[in-house]
Amino acid sequence: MGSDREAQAALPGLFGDAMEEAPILSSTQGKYRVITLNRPQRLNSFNEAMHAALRDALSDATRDPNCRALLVTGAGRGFCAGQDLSDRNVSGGNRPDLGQTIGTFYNPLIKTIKSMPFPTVCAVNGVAAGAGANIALAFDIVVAARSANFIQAFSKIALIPDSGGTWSLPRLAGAARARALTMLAEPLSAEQAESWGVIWKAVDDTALMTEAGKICEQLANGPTAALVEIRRALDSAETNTLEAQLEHERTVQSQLGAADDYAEGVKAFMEKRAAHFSTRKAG
Ligand code: T3D
Repeated sequence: MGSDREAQAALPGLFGDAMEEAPILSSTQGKYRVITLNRPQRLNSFNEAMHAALRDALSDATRDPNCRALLVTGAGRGFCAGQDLSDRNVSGGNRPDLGQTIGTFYNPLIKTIKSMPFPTVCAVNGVAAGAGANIALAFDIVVAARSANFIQAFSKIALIPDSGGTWSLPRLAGAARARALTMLAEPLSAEQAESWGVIWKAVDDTALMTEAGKICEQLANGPTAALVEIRRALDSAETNTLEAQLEHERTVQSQLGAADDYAEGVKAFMEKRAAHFSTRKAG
């Protein structure tokens, strides 16, 4: 796994200016992967190099059979400020095709996060703006530093929310709040986001990585296939009728009930000990 990147992160002095700062850092913590967006001087906003490095890091974690959860955070004082607008600062008639970049980078990223073969946690360490806010909301569990905030910055530059924001925000915050947050582009504090149910928890800044790490560790020791099926079932409930959803639950429960993790879970309960779950669907 990215040894140059790890070495550079650990020993920046040795590399000096000779090597470009890696836009994504990736490391393994026990059974889970930690990925850090690493363009702090631009609040970890996305350029194409960062998209490509993140895609590689996610695919590397997916292919690793020992990886059972993912933790994503940002370096420096921000989580992610969305698209790097210095790549969009064009004048005259030479306008970028944003549909093309969204189709190439942002939409695949959201779909990848939503379909990771293990649970995902986002530790929002600071401001999450534009696509950065909506990328955070694509994770299974979002924990944010109390000083962080979420800004649907799009209307300030005459765009609509992308990266799934028009889908996730009304579902999480409700339609009225989604309309005001996106049209006014006002910052939503981490504490307000928690009390509205947009994120799981706001925690003290200094406790963020410890708290997110604890959650990741619990998930990484959990029944991976069942946890992924919980995500899928909750997502499919957004569009299913009750009847279709009951049928979905029946089908999935039938599969999970035949798997080793269920047998181990019940056995551990009967033996009054912690369960040792082992299965993970191939990525
Ligand atoms: O383009 C496509 O492909 C379509 C897809 C679009 C997806 C999108 O995400 S569109 C939305 C893009 N993002 C934004 O509009 C957010 C822009 N940033 C901000 O509004 C503010 O920076 C923040 C509210 C996030 C934070 O404000 P503040 O006051 O804490 O920090 P700052 O001073 O504005 O930013 C610090 C530095 O980061 C600054 O650079 P400097 O002056 O120190 O050299 C600033 O220019 C830079 N920075 C922040 N955000 C971006 C950025 N540079 C490039 N692109 C950014 N998005």
